[in-house]
Amino acid sequence: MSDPVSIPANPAPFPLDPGGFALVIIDMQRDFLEPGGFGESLGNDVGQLRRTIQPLRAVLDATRALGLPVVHTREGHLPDLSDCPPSKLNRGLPSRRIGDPGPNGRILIRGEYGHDIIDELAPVAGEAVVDKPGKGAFYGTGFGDLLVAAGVSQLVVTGVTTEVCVHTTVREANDRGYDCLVLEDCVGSYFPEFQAAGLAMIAAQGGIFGWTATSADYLKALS
Ligand code: TIU
Repeated sequence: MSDPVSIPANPAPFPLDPGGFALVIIDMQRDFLEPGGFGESLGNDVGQLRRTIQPLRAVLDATRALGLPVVHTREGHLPDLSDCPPSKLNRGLPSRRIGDPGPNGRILIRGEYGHDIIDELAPVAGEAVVDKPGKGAFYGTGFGDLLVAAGVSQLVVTGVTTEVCVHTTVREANDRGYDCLVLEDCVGSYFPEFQAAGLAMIAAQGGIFGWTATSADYLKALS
């Protein structure tokens, strides 16, 4: 096992342990990134998130090439909605609600086309896919057990959206003792001001939730 590699990061260099981390890719699903899905039903411009795809693809390729653990997550619900609390179903004024039919199938329902991960980042054999009913990856899933079994203590976190599922997961992970490095250009928000604030909040106060760095610096560390 090789020594930790120092990655330039905020608020301080991150000591990436090549044998002790997993790449986590949060919710890069058609429902959030393509028209007709849950993200658009909430009134969002889904085009805002697409800039994450290319850098994330490079990060995924490099991580895969080294055989390091990759975990994908997907937010969604069972077809009978038994795992969707009424508060989530009824909140706000989406034009289509969770479970309603849309151009990519039923909105945010497991097994539907729109619920799956975009083609550019589709999981390959050996990569874990965690289906989660909430915003955080730990709630109601086997994510925690999976990380323990993988023997990792660091998470390199990517995906969408920065201030919702990425933040919730990073906060949950931080409380469970994981060191999280969030890749700035591989996370996206529908709101530019939330992107900036979301990243700043992670690294503020000496890294209250973790670290942030660019994908270029992560790729350099792997090379
Ligand atoms: N609405 C929004 O910004 N995000 C979500 O509902 N889920 C995720 O962030 N995956």
